[in-house]
Amino acid sequence: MRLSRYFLPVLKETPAEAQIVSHRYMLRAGMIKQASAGIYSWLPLGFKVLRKIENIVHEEQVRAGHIPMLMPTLQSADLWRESGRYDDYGEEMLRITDRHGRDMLYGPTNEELITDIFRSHVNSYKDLPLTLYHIQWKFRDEIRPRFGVMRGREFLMKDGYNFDLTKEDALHAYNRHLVSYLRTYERMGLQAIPMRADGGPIGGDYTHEFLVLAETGESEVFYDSAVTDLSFGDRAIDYDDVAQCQGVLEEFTSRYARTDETHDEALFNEIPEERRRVARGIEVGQIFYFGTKYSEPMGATVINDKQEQVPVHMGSHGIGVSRLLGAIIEASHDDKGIIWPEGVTPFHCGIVNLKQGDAEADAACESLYAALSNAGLEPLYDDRNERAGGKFATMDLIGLPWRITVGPRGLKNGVVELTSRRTGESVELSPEDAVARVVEIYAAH
Ligand code: P5A
Repeated sequence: MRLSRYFLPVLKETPAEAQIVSHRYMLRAGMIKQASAGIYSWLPLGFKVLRKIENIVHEEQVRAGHIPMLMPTLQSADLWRESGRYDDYGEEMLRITDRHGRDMLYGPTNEELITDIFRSHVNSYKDLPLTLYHIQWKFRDEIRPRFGVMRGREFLMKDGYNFDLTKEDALHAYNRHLVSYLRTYERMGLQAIPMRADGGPIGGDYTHEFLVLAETGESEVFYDSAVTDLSFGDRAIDYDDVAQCQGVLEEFTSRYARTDETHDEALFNEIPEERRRVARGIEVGQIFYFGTKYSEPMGATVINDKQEQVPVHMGSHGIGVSRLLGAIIEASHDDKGIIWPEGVTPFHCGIVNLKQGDAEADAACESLYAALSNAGLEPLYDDRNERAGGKFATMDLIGLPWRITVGPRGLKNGVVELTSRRTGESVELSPEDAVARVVEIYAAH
């Protein structure tokens, strides 16, 4: 993409309404624009990152054996009356009446809708296990939407639902989700710690929230600092292997790590004092096992091998896709702007032409642009007729992890400059070597 032809409405001033850094940078970098309270338009740069995050989520879900589909945003109130949640959900649910006077709602979550699909089409235990998921907009009429996409009213969620014959099988689905989430967040450059949590309006005794540590997080968390030493890394996992998934679950959840709802001071105090941490975190996902809470009242049953009709065991699993943009920025920025991890960056590499209009500099930039594009990468070429300082400020703000700077002086010596956004370090390389280096970096992502 050439910046002169892109739509990147960068703001010079810091918007007064933004209280936290991720919100400020998302507005300043022209990623989002508020449409109304807690509802945002995704401008091209923000939309690009949102899609990257979605893709990682899809890839990791499919890897774990889960099946993608798509359910609507608007739902009929009838199903929610069957589960008993229509009244329970309260003011957070946006209720709508259609022209025929029918009660509808904008889905805050999809347990009822998916259970209805299941009961309509699945009758036998032989069709289990089954996990279906989608990535779809949700609406929760939050009393205090704030921090931009962090606590929106309309937000994008990946929500998955497992259907199993037994509690044991459903707990394997739970473990499988936990493992796949660890992998998902790490690919986004995040450390998200699974913490024992509370079921809330979704329900269930088994539930973990995934928290990214950040001072601006809305949740208070208590943990043993040993949990932050863990990393999933590039280990191979067979998601059908019950013992293997169980092993990873135990490794990542056996140390104390809880949200304030489940915090137990006495247990916490058993951790050696130097490892006790009280901090704040951003909840980027939550997984639940809730047994037959929805299948029983809604009649989602299968016939087992003894020809008995039994309700299925279910769980649901959510990732805050749009919230993740905020969480990643909170975890990765400096005073000049965002620092995107390679896995989610909107463009792989910036190209800054220090002297637009100089025949040699223009030609070198064009050939870098072509070489990076041919290698399957997306460069963002700042080809505007602007001062170098302004170009650097824009690149730093929008946070591309790598930048190649091209100027007549370097070109005389046959070099361009490759700069890491994270460390600020620059190296002089021939244009060919700069491209090769960037290609090599992304081969690992
Ligand atoms: C699990 C999937 C559920 O709704 N039902 C289907 C279960 N879980 S949850 O924890 O309530 O939500 C899942 C994740 O969605 C994100 N989230 C939000 N993101 C932005 N703005 C909001 N108002 C908001 N509410 C929830 C969180 O990341 C949460 O973990």
